[in-house]
Amino acid sequence: MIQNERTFIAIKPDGVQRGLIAEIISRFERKGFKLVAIKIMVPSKEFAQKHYHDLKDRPFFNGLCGFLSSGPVIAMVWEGEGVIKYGRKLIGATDPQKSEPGTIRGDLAVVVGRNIIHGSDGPETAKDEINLWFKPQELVNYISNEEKWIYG
Ligand code: DGT
Ligand code: DGI
Repeated sequence: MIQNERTFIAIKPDGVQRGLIAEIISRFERKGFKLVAIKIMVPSKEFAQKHYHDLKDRPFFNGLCGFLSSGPVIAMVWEGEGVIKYGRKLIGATDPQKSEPGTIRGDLAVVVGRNIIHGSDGPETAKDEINLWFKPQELVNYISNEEKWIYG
């Protein structure tokens, strides 16, 4: 595993409206992952359809894309060793009824249609989603002072 692995994380409109931005960012930050890109935007429905293109044949696709485009989303790229897989662990199972307590969805959400956060599910989707949401110049390379204490 490599320290500069990157994943795409989004706080969906429900997470933003419920005032959970700081809480969610804090969980990734305290873990030891590094924020390398962040912005707030209201994605268009077409943009949401691109983001969720893998789910286009699912019955909830239309509602899901409508929901993602219904308000501000916090789009982020987080970096760190194992961040793609472990980011999913921090987030918890897709359905908050099945997410463990201690995870973001387990602690903060109740139903699958309002599960407050998205995280890339593998290296390929991480790459595609980062490219969809961010221009290369929006990603910031920097050394955090904490890294030597996090990685040794
Ligand atoms: P809501 O509150 O209307 O966004 O619905 P949810 O998110 O509580 O309920 P959900 O996730 O079952 O459905 C999300 C949306 O998807 C819902 O607004 C209606 C839409 N939807 C569900 N099935 C279909 C379908 O087969 N075709 C189309 N076009 N839309 C569907
Ligand atoms: O990567 P995840 O978000 O954990 O899960 P996913 O890629 O399978 O699904 C993407 C989103 O689609 C998920 O965050 C919420 C929504 N979703 C998934 N399964 C269902 C669903 N929405 C509804 N309404 N019903 C589902 O069964």
